[in-house]
Amino acid sequence: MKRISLTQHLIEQQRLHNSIPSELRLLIEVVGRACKTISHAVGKGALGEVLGSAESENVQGEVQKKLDIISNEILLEANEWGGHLAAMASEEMESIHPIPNRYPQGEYLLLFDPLDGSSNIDVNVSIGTIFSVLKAPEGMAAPTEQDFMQAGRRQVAAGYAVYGPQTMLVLTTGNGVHCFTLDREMGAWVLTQADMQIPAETKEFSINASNMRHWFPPVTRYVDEMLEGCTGPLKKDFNMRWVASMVADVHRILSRGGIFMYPADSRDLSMPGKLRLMYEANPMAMIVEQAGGAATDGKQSILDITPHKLHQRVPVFLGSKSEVERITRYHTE
Ligand code: AHM
Ligand code: MG
Repeated sequence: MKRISLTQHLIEQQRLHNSIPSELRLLIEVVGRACKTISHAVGKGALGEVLGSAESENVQGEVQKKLDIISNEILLEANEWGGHLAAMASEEMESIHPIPNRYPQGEYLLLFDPLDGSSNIDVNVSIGTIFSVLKAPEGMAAPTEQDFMQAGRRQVAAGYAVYGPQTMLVLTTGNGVHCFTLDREMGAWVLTQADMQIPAETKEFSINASNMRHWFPPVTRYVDEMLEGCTGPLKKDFNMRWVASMVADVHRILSRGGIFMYPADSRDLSMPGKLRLMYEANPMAMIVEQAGGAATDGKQSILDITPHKLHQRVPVFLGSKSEVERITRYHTE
């Protein structure tokens, strides 16, 4: 196999599509390096004393794990000094993190969920990092939260790393979705799948079914129909998978199709779903659309939502196009 490194891939993409200026390439490479460091920490487990709770809470009231905090620190430190960013924002920080004055300011904004799937850390199940890159608005002086309030459609890059049996980096800069595997001996990202495509049809769905009694009618109807299998209206049997790490569920869908759902439900009407728009749903939606799939909140493409706050939550339906279109249609019927 001819080995194509992340750097070579980014340079070739720039030559082909003129879509990855060197500042953006530097940014993506730095994020890639940080993900290697996180992967290393994850792999140490109990030997690295990285497991367990940090006994603190983040802004969303979730108990932070040690690895949530470690991963956040790794991403902040790696990205602060390169001169490619104006500010960062993270699931684990209440407000944005402007680049300190001692470093030059760049023109990009970086958002991340440093360690997604936190409930899986201590049980050795796949977890990941999700990131999204926006351009700072023209003429921005000191960055504010308002500068981040851009629809997902304006992302210039998005990606995730999944820390599973293999560590992988999946990336889009708006010209397809490309997957790299970490060569652990060499410490290098090697291109292992170019132009990932999600099959349009699927027989596999992902939802946390323990919330069933709280669902709204369109979701109940859809899941009931899938469970009826080949004798029901959808005329085929479905299989179900739920990892409880969005990265792992999305990676499976990217590899072999499927539909992933984290709907809003009746538990707390002020909280539309569990997942966060800006650093979970938006980057995953860009990846899924770039791979020929679809991603909606039940009404519109996730990428068309204009955010109004950093930690905003959103219902998520994403994956194989025909099934995402079906559940979106059920919301209007
Ligand atoms: P996290 O970012 O705090 O880990 O939360 C997000 C995760 C997603 O990765 C996953 O799809 C979902 O929460 C799982 O939720 P549940 O606990 O309902 O299974
Ligand atoms: Mg998360």
